[in-house]
Amino acid sequence: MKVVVLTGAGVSAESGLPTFRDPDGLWEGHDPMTVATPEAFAADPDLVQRFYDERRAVLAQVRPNAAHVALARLEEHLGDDLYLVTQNIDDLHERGGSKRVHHMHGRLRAAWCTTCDRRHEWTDSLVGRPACPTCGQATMRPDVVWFGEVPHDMDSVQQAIFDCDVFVAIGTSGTVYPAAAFVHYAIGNGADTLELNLAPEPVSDFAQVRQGPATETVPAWVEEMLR
Ligand code: BV8
Repeated sequence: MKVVVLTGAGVSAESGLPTFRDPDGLWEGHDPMTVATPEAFAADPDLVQRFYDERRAVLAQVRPNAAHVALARLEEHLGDDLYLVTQNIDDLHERGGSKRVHHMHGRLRAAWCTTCDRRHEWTDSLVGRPACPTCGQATMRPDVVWFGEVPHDMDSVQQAIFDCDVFVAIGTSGTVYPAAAFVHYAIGNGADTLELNLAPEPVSDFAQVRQGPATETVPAWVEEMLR
């Protein structure tokens, strides 16, 4: 049984990390979709660096929840038959125990030097233009995928979806592409599809939808899978 799990902001919501769609989903009056762009970074790098510095700082105050932990348990049992891809840039899947997490939109706790192209584990702020540990240049940006940029691991994600028997989307609104198209690739491949969401979006035509908070629906689904 080959399983692909796609997660979004909803899987981390109960850990205290805001989702993009919350009524107050704005950041300092900015629509995050506008801050998370190369154009915004070129126009006002301090604004964008502060946006990510604040989100990186919040990570130290939150913990993985029962959904993250349950997915790590599923990985233990399924091994390579589980492919976990996330749109989230937090590290709660790893802190929940998952070993193989594909961050298609990058990671908050990493910095990318645009001079020497090296990536560095990073927990501190970047607004102060710290020097790159490798080349010394003050050209590090958050290692995240902005709108208009190519997501990571697209080849292995598409291969995993084409090979899967079950595709499960957890806590995602299905509004950002190419992630929002994955369910259609899975359906086209004849896989079973399941959505776990607090308020399933009508857009998605999953074969099965389970409504509820991820900390309840994910452990219950994993229990079923293991049984
Ligand atoms: C690209 C990192 C080319 C930075 C992010 C086709 C059509 C239209 C537009 C496009 C298209 N193709 C490309 C585009 C443009 C664009 C796009 O999709 N625009 C949208 C706005 C229309 N896409 C891109 O630019 C992408 N790049 O396409 O390159 C390409 C493509 C393929 C192959 C090669 C090249 C790059 C997009 C990546 C942008 N970076 N994040 C950062 O985080 O700051 S996107 C970011 O927003 C997240 O990563 C995530 O992807 C998205 C937010 O969505 P969700 O995670 O789903 O969160 P949301 O708040 O929306 O929803 C939360 C859900 O959880 C809800 O459903 C809610 O009900 C549920 N929930 C809440 N609480 C709980 C819960 N569920 C369970 N339990 C709970 N407790």
